[in-house]
Amino acid sequence: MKVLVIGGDGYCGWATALYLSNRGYEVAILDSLVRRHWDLELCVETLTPIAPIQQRLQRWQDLTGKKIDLFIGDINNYDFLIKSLRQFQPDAIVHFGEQRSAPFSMIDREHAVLTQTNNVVGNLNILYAMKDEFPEAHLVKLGTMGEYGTPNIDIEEGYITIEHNGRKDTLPYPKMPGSYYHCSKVHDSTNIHFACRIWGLRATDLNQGVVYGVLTDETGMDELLINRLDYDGVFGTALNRFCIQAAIGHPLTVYGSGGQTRAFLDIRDTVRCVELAIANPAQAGEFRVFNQFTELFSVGSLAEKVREAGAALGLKVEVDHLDNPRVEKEEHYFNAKNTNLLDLGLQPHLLSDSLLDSLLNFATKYQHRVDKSQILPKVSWHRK
Ligand code: NAD
Ligand code: USQ
Repeated sequence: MKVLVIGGDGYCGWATALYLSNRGYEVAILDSLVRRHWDLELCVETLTPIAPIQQRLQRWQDLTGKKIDLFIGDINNYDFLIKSLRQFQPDAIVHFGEQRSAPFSMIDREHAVLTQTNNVVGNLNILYAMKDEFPEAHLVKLGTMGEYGTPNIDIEEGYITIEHNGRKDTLPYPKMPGSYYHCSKVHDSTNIHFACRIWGLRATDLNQGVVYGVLTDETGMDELLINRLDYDGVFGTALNRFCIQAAIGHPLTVYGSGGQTRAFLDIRDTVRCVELAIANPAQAGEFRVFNQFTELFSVGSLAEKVREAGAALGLKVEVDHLDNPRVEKEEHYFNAKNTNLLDLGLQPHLLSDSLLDSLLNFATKYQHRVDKSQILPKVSWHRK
């Protein structure tokens, strides 16, 4: 099966492309490399030194004998996109290629517009390319659990059956996104659902939680295959940031009370979930939604776990509660379903001490690359 991984130079996409290639899929990566450009613009760098994509792919081929094709360009450029698709002829299109940071989208008007244009237009271009020339391909699109927000009722997988004034219907689950980035994902979902209804396309929206970890079997094979690991206040995500902060003796940056509960998963499960979606495609006309996470944690409880794991390794870890730069509920109900992927056979890697140890060790190994001035959050959701 031929799989095009859009955004395959990024954190989730790189791990997924190698995993699928190793599993015998014929893989190509399409990426504009714009994420490397955004890092330069913000003067931030991944903790782990990542090689240029061409070198990464050459090393993969030298090590495994497996070739991954590369298309460098922007999916907002329809001509480039359709020519790449014609050349590769994918059976499945895995779409990771978006601006994915909530703080980046909240920097100012320009970054909000950039995020929504990049994400919504890019995704719409893919839908048109599929309608025009690849109507049988399966779109596997990375959405986010943050589309739902934190409602005071259980979160279903994409749809909810509602009875209202004596009538009943199954409708898209209500959305309450928490940043202009998260809003872009809601817009994407609406567009994909509509395209499935009117053109009979087949798509799976993977509403993924916050991803943690850095090692997968494939990225661990060689230093040149190492994955990115972001720790800065814009692109770094909660648990990855906490482990790096602990390793370098920086107090953990819990925003507000820390009662914010989110869905999490190990990057080794990200790659497996994507494969499960590809191997079990949606039907023609079906817009399928999977909630892609394995466990729920409050941010405060994660900080506590990192403090304990650090203490066991002899690190003295302090936990700080900063004024929350975001506008979000800090104490709330949160209970989300995630049975669709489990029913397809996902066997989760649960958060363990050994995972925390490995992240802490990784962070210690590369601590000389940490720019401490990039740790505290600088982007605010609040009206000045
Ligand atoms: P990332 O920034 O590491 O990778 C995204 C990649 O997409 C980058 O290599 C970037 O250059 C590329 N890209 C962006 N816009 C593009 C465009 N217009 N054309 C071509 N390429 C483009 O992000 P990630 O953490 O790997 O996230 C991948 C996807 O998964 C995103 O859609 C994100 O919203 C989703 N997601 C990520 C997480 C997480 O915790 N990292 C959690 C849930 C969902
Ligand atoms: N948080 C802290 N301290 C930190 C960083 C974050 O307390 O140092 C808190 C935030 O306030 C928030 C929670 O942790 O309540 C999650 O923040 P995050 O930065 O780890 O994740 P988020 O902004 O939601 O975005 C990340 C990815 C995004 C993906 C999303 C999945 O960057 O691409 O869509 O996780 S989810 O959160 O389920 O929407």
